[in-house]
Amino acid sequence: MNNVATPSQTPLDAQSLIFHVPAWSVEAVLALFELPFADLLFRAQEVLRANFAPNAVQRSTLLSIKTGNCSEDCGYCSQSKRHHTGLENQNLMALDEVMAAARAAKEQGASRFCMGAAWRGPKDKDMGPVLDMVRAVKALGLETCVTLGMLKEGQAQQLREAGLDYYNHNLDTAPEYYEEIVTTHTYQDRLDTLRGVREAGLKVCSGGIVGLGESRLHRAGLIATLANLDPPPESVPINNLVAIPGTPLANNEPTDIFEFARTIAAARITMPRSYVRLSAGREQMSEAEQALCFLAGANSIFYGDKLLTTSNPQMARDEALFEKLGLYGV
Ligand code: SAM
Ligand code: DTB
Ligand code: SF4
Repeated sequence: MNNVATPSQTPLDAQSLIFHVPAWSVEAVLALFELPFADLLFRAQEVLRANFAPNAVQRSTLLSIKTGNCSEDCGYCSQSKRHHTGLENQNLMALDEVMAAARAAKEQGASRFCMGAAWRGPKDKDMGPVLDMVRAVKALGLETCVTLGMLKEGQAQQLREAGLDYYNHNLDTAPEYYEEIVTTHTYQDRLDTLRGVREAGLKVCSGGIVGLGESRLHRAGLIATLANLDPPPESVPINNLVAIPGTPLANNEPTDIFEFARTIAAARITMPRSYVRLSAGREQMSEAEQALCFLAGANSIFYGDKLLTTSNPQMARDEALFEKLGLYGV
């Protein structure tokens, strides 16, 4: 007997690295969207309860550390220099201001602090100050997340070494719809950054937006693409478009709340162990609509009265809602 492994003895993990079979077809995700609403929510609740404490909601606080004047043309975004939204631009914030915001977020109960910069990607000169912010926020005992745009070779590794936990980089919509929304970079650019982030050993936060004018098939395509990342993102933000005057999508129809909840449920079912975040757009939703999203399997929110450039529910309102629903923040 010798101990040389034959192909059939190759450990499963190694095999799946070589022959990665997509876990979810777009058709299978579409079939979830087409279930009767109660059947879909029931399945989402089953999956949530099998993997998480069902009433615990993870809370992340956002801070825009560099605002506006972005070279990119993302159609939904207030921060593109190509859109005239009246936004006040702001250069990279000073470390002490970031620390003050992070301390406040921690006192208010957030477990993660997410710093967002309106860049196509960070320049080499930007990395030093951002790495200092990551180190300092991490030292407060908070989980750290940054969203800085596309990363170049080596930048993800630098972030990892500074103590970063999560990198946020959304796929935003289906591959075939992306160029209707953004022309200054490609879907493949987004996937390449996500691969670099994974290879550096960071956790991935990646999701998308509902309400861009996409079809249900596109929504299924987004969810399938996210679920087929190997492994899927640990954190999946589902944003409801905040229609911002001066952007090309300012006059989009508001998203149907049931379709939005279906998107959350599809994310929950296809990515059972991921935190699914009910993200932008809560300010425009009633309490009952938000409750529907928690029933659909969302177990994370942005917590704090501001997102990046638009408003989010006041913390006191969230506390009151959690009280009414028997939810608790983690
Ligand atoms: N520049 C970086 C990037 O594009 O990855 C980071 C910041 S960008 C503002 C982060 C994400 O916020 C976008 O990918 C999008 O999903 C979300 N977002 C931006 N504007 C939004 C809006 N008006 N409504 C909903 N989500 C929005
Ligand atoms: C994510 O998925 N949503 C956040 C965060 N990741 C960076 C941003 C939402 C932005 C909403 C519009 C604004 O405030 O500018
Ligand atoms: Fe720039 Fe990000 Fe806004 Fe696109 S989404 S315009 S890359 S800040």
